[in-house]
Amino acid sequence: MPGAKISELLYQQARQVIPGGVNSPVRAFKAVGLPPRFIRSGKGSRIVDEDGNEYIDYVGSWGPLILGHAHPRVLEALEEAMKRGTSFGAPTRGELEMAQTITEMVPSIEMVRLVNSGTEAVMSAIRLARGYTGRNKIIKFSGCYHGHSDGLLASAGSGAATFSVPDSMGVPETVVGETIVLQYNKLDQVAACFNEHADSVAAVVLEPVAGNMGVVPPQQGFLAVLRDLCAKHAALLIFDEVITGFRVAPGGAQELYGVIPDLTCLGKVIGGGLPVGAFGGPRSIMESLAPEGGVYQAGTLSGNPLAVAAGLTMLRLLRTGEVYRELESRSAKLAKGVKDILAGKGIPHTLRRVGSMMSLFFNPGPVTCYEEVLTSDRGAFVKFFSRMLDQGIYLAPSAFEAWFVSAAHSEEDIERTLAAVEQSV
Ligand code: HOZ
Repeated sequence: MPGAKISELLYQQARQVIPGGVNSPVRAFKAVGLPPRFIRSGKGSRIVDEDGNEYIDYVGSWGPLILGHAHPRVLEALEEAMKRGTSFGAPTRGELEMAQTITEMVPSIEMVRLVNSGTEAVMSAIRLARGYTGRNKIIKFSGCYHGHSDGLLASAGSGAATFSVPDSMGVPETVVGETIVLQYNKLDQVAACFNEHADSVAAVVLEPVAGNMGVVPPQQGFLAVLRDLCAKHAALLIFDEVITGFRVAPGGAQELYGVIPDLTCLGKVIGGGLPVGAFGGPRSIMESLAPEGGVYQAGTLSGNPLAVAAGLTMLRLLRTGEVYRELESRSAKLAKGVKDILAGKGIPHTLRRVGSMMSLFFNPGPVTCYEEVLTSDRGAFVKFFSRMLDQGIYLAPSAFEAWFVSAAHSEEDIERTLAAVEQSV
């Protein structure tokens, strides 16, 4: 490795003009005690930093790059779209095709509204659920992260967990007071909560596979019973599929587990990595949105032509189904290899994987909820992360995030990664 001198210099300069030197806290590498790498370019499974170091990338822009960086067909679509103009603030044919594609692929979605990020998608879905039900309370689960809107920054995962600010300053108690936080995978808590707050819960919101406390899959029956409880108490079930949408199956986690939510939130995946989000559900609920109904939601750049062109191209490529077989086989090989190496060295660990998203916890297990995730050995993760980085493997700089395998990761990439794991542990 040529070192990270240029990244370090850029980081020092960035800290003078950007809080913490970064535009999103998890990028800062603070939790792993290193300066962040400034990334110059990406192609396929690889990224290159400003010092010229090349890495096999398992962050993939935090999930959306299912086909890898700079896919040629996505770039072509972007180039074509760019020539026609970058933003109109008026309806376009691309938005219609994107909406049609999403409604065809995602089982629960009959109508969809495009927004600009996952944060915006979940914030808007919550407002819609409240407007539709006429209730205020929201049930969420600790360790699930639904973006940084006020009411959802309660026991939140991702950067909020990484930096120990799961309940942010600046969020009024009155706002977060309507949010009830329960433990992931603990159905008895949900049933008890519904009994206590009968008639006041607007929605239960969750990541159907948690990806923001590291990967924690739903236990057998968790999603199905949540579905029944919501139906029984006339509350809406909201799946935040910002990470799982189009990743764990063409129709997301709802297709994989056969549980249909009322509302679904999507994010960066549908822009192929460009800024975009969406939320959708049945016509009967979605028509409560302005201009049809009384729940207001808006955005100048919503359905931006560039994001739509990139995302639509990616979704069309994903629809073939071939991609998912490849993702599964590479990811299974990587997960098995990592487990075998750690087991061989007698290192306590738990590896949790759903398709091409996985996390390695330095924790003998079980790992079924955030409270169990927190018992992992963070010191071990920090050492592991830094040794992997030195060997050209770019993992998320936090013990609370996922590794994402893309269709661009080759057999050779997986073998090189496993060799690096062997060295690192
Ligand atoms: N949900 C992403 C990480 N799990 C967001 C990344 C960020 O906060 O920048």
